Order: sequence, then structure tokens, then C-alpha cells
Amino acid sequence: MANSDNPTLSRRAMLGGVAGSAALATVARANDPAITEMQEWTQYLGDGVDAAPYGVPSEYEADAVRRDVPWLTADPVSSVNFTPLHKLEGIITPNGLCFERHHGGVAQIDPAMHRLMINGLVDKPLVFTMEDIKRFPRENRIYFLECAANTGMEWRGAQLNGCQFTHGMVHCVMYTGVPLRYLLEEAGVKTNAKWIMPEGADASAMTRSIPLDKALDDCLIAFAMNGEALRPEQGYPLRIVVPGWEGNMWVKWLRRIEVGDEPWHHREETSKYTDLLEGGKARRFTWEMDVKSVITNPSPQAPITHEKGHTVLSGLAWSGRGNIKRVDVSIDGGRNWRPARIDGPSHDKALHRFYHEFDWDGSPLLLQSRAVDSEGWVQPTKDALRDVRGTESIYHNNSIQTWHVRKGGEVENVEVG
Ligand SMILES: Nc1nc2c(c(=O)[nH]1)N[C@H]1C(S)=C(S)[C@@H](COP(=O)(O)O)O[C@H]1N2
Ligand SMILES: [Mo]
Repeated sequence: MANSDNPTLSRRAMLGGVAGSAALATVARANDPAITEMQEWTQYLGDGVDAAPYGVPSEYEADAVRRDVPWLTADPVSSVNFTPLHKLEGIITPNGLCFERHHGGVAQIDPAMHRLMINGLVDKPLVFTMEDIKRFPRENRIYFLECAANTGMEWRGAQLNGCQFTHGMVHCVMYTGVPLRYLLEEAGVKTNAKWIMPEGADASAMTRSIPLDKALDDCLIAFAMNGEALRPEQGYPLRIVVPGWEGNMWVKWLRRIEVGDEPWHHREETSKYTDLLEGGKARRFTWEMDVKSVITNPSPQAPITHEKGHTVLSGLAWSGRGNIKRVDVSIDGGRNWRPARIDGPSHDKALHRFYHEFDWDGSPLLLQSRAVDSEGWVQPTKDALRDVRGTESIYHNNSIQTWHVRKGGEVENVEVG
């Protein structure tokens, strides 16, 4: 395809280029049974409207499921499964495919018996029922949530074969909730308050310290995702949304918010979710999720299935510091870069979808994507990241991912020097 490096390429020029390089469809054949034979679904009536009160995907999409990594799962009640990024389109993650990370299993909470308490450095300690919370003004906002450990297994070398496993600890949904600011104002925050500590009602009673400024700025107390009640896995009936910051802070099954004047230094912000550097020092309070991207198709679980010709490359980019200004892609391991086409809505701290259409000559490729966010941060190479952070870390790996496309279209996870 000529001019594929021109981002302003017109549709007409593009289609002309496609037709000029390789056919995108086969000429109709008289003996194609998909055309000549009566299929079962045309011969019999289908299911009635009473068959699926809550709809499920086609049985032919049975592969689009969350998966875990057996060697990362010592016990399923304190583990993680991964979003099948290679099976998704657009920027919204369907509720049933949002990765799950929990430390004490999924709490099954009766909303009538659920309370949210605000206590500590406040004028009046308060308790809210779910009904109370729904009487505050609500907002709808789209955000990604990424676990700080996403891509963590790739620090020292290419390891997991599939973007689901290397990058699938991220999801992006529309939340409906009440700005936390309103609830804190109702309780009256004391002038010496500087921090809040959300606490979960699950068996792990997850707690994290969050600066009050962030809480008053854009945190939400959410009760819905993608238009319906939160799923139990995502914290039904209530979770705190901490836009752009690491997933661990987004306490699920939220039952209490304590207001204080200093951080609590609980387990999840001391022995965990701190970044061990060379020489034994650790970075702490690394809350923001840095600019990152990954090519989701092709990828190890989604090989190229045609021989050569017009090929659609697709991927996701995001930043906890704003929105995505630009994504470049390389098909030769980072030697040459071309601007990808970002399509769909661009929200702050939400996933962005990008595409790059190119003419594949059938030879091996080294695919990479590199995102730039609205604050000007550029996604680093793996080597650049290791130069600064060493190799001991798990958390906050936002480096450039490389996929090796073999001659036959198979894809594997590799690293380029
Ligand atoms: N109450 C509670 N909240 C929690 C957790 C938990 O185990 N219990 N896990 C945290 C971690 S480590 C992450 S990455 C996110 C995962 O959110 P998800 O399950 O919606 O993907 O929830 C966070 N909130
Ligand atoms: Mo996490």
C-alpha cells in the first residue's frame, strides 16, 4: 500500500491502494457450500425472546474469556485472571471480561446490609446506606484500571505468550457514581486532614492510603459499570474509583473511609506495590500509571491467518496522566516508525484504540507500538526502563512490547536489543 505512512491518507486513496496491492475477498465460487447449501439456521425457527433473560455471547465466541496463568495461581481466591485483550474491539471492556484481582475471594454482599462509614478526622462520622448514596448527584465517567503488576512478569525477559497475559491486567468501563468530594463534604473534613484510607468488606479487608487532594479532585464512589450494577468481582455494591492510579488503590466492596493526617503504611503500600531498585532502595507511593500501549492484533493468541497483503494491526494505548496524543508503530523492531490512526473517543485516563493498516509481504516482522501522552511522556524501550529501574521490580512496567511475526503468520513474545 503506497502512502501508508501518511496519516491524512484519504479513504479513497486507501481503498485504491488496497485494490492495487492484493485482493481483500475471493471471487464468488459456484461450489462454496456456505452459499449453495441451506444452513440449519435458515431451516428452523430460532430461540424465542424468553430464551435468555440475561443475554450471553454466541457459542462461537467461547474463546473470548478471562484466563489465569496456572503457575501464578497458587490459590484461586488470592490470584488474578486476565482480560482477553486480543478478542476485544473499541475501548470499553465488557463487564464479564474485566480481569479480576482479589486477595480474599469475591465477597457476595447483600446491598441492603451494606454500609459505607466515613470516620476519623471529620466533624461528624457518617454511615451511608446504598439508598443514601444514590441521593447524591451522580456522574458518568470512562476510566481504565490497571494493576501496577501488569506486565510485571516481563521485566527480565519475554515470558508470557499472549497480550492477554502480558497486558491483560487492565480494563476500561464507564462508571456511574458519586464524587467522593460530596460525601467528604457531608462529613466535614477537619483542617489537619491530609489522607484517606478506603477499606474493603471482603475477607482481605483491603486498605490503601490515598492523599486527600486526590480524593477531593476526581475520585468516585461507583455503584455501576457499563450501565448496570457493578459485578461482584468488581466490588458490588460499591467501589472507589481512583482515576489514572494503580488498580490496588481502587478498593472494592468499599465499607469504610477513614480520614487521617498521615499515611497508614499498610501492607499494600510497604511490602507490596513499592518498586525495588538496584542496591536495595525502593520507590514508594508510585501511584500514577505511566503511558503505555500494546498491539493486541496480531499477537501470539491472534496470529495472521492470510498469506500476505492488506493487514490490519490494532492495539490499545493509555496513560494515567491524561489522554493519548499519538501512537507510533514499527514493523521492523523499532528501526522505522509510522504514526498509527487513533480511532474512537479520547478520554483522559481511558483506553484509546489505534490501528495501522499495512501491506504485509509475508516476511517476518517485529511489531512494536510506542505511545505519547498529553503531558508529553513517551513510552520507553525495555532497556531504557531497566537502565533507570534495574531488574528487581515487578510493578510499573510500561515498556515497549515486541511481537515477532513468523513467516507463516504465527506470533511470539520476544525482546529486541
Ligand atoms: N477489597 C478489595 N479491593 C481490591 C482488591 C482486593 O483484593 N480487595 N484488589 C485490588 C487490586 S490489587 C487490583 S489490581 C484491583 C483489581 O480490580 P478488578 O478486580 O476490578 O480488576 O482491585 C483492587 N481492589
Ligand atoms: Mo493489583
